[in-house]
Amino acid sequence: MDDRTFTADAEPGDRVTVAGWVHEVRDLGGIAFLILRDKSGKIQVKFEKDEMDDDLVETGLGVHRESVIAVTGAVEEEERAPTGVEMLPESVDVLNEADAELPLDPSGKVDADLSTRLDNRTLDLRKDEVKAIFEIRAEILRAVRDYFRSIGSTEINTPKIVATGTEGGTELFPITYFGEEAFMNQSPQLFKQLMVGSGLERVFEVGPIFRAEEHNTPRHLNEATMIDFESAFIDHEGAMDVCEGTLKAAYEAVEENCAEELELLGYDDFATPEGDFPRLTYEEAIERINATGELDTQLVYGDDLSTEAERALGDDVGGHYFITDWPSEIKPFYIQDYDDDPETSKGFDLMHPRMELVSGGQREHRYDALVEGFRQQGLDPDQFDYYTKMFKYGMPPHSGWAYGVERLVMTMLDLENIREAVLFPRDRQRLSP
Ligand code: AMO
Repeated sequence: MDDRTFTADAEPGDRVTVAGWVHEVRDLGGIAFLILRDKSGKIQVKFEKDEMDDDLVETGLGVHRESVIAVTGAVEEEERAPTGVEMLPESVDVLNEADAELPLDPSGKVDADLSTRLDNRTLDLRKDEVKAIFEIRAEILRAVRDYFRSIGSTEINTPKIVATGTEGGTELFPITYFGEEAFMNQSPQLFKQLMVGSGLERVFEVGPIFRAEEHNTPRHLNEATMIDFESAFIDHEGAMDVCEGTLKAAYEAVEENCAEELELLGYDDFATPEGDFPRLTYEEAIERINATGELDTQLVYGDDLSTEAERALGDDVGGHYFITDWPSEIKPFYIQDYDDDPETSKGFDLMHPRMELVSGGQREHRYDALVEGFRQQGLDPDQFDYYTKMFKYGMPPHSGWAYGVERLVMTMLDLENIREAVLFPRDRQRLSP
């Protein structure tokens, strides 16, 4: 296949070999068209039955849809063809014939529900608009990595098999590790913190996290991808600046480099968020939510924000925003509290009007306060000795945060269900494919 040409590069006057899938065959009697599809697009192949070799015509027109073929021939200008060019075949090689019956119609003419699509993800991803989501997801990750590099952050990879959890509130998946109980990691939290105390200082990771969430909702997964960031010598305000910068860099890259994909997804008004994101304190957020009158019961200080509360506030704010200064008791042990107001933490969330995208904060870097924080949350500090003891040997002040990649893709592209943003979702019902 070395001499294969992408359909998008086939120019009139060329003699080329294209390879891909049989998208459609249209037999009009004396003449017939086969539409061949590859990663780059589609090309029309014209069969003139009276003028071409019978075997060639039979092979080209007898092949089932979605079979993999290679066609060699001349490319000619043809303004009536969908792409303005067509091929006159000299040879058609059937590289792998597809079954006549397909579980899913990749041409999209027959609708399929999400479950059928996920069961047959390979075929589903032959649809341009589905493929576009994953091209955009890849572009987001590329842009985010570039952004991190531009601010001197080093990419790291940390263990996914661990001895303890870190994020209270969601359950751990236990596994057996050579006869001992271990878990799939919920977050790189403790490892990324340990790395700011190493010589690396400023790090990021893009990797999987595992959460045995009971909720089977359109925005929860049991395996998700997180973008984690952590840096020495910045406070929670500085961490929010980086967080906002990352989000804008991701939007900008998609706006600049994914025009075709956005069009396929039906966007004509995609825009990078402008201006500084508002930073509301938790207290202000509660007041604004209560003032909307959207909730049946008024929130009181100390309540976590329900989905309805997030929606009400999101509608009210109308764009991305941060919630800062959360009550200490509803943020994890590693978040630092204000020295002059220990009931209030330096934790923050970045919100999209539809949902939470990021959690983060300034971390407790002082050994005694950290160990006390474990005790207050009912955790045994001895279990985390590998982590806490490093705080005795020179841990700088530091802050960080983590995005859920799927939620970023989902909110950016206005997808209904988070599963649209993952190739092979893991949820309560789905462990395969
Ligand atoms: P948190 O638990 O809030 O914070 O997770 C961070 C972000 O990850 C995404 N996320 C999920 N996405 C899909 N399905 C899930 N089950 C799921 N769980 C979380 C969300 C969320 O905002 N260690 C801290 C981060 C930090 O402080 O650096 C943490 O894990 O978008």
